[in-house]
Amino acid sequence: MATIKLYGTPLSGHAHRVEVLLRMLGIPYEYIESAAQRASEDFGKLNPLRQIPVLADGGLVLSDSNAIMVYLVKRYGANTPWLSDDAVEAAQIQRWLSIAAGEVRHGPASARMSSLWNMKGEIAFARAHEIAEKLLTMMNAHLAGRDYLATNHPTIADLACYSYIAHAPEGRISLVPYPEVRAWLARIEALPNFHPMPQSAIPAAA
Ligand SMILES: N[C@@H](CCC(=O)N[C@@H](CS)C(=O)NCC(=O)O)C(=O)O
Repeated sequence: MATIKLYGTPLSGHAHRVEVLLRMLGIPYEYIESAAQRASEDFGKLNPLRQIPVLADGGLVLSDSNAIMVYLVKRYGANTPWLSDDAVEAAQIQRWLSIAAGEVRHGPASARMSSLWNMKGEIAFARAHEIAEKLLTMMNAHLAGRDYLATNHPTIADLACYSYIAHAPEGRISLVPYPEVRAWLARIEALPNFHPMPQSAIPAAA
């Protein structure tokens, strides 16, 4: 197969979730650091929304991290447990992918973006913290007595939610009050071929 290309940036949690899955599936790929390219005409042809990640696999060019993960598992991970054909399990996975694109994006990811890139509009920052607190409280209760978010084994739902929650302290969101969430993060980090997202340079909350 032609080498898969992943366009991303090292501090993007959206790109990180795809990179972790590629590594866990053992799929070789070329990583194309795209911070500087995003404004270019060529990148606009790959994704008119000018967002990373983008995956190129032969003739296929695909954006949206969650869509990319579905593609990778369906295409290359047929006998792996990252998705499920069971009606309830598939629905639970989709539910958490939606939470990743909703509450995770608008809570911990937004707060981190505000802190890292100095975009701290106070109302937006406070709102991101409010969303994150509601989400983390719900996740902490959900994870009591279960190991993973959607099923009894790790799925792409866990990877979709992992990166921005693990890095929530970079947005001044402490994970100390959420022990079940911290235990779940540690379980993801202990999976074979896990690859961490780099810490940002700024001092983070605990
Ligand atoms: N729904 C997209 C969101 C991706 C996204 O927001 N990427 C950010 C970087 S983490 C980006 O490229 N932002 C630039 C922009 O929106 O203009 C996904 O899941 O991949």
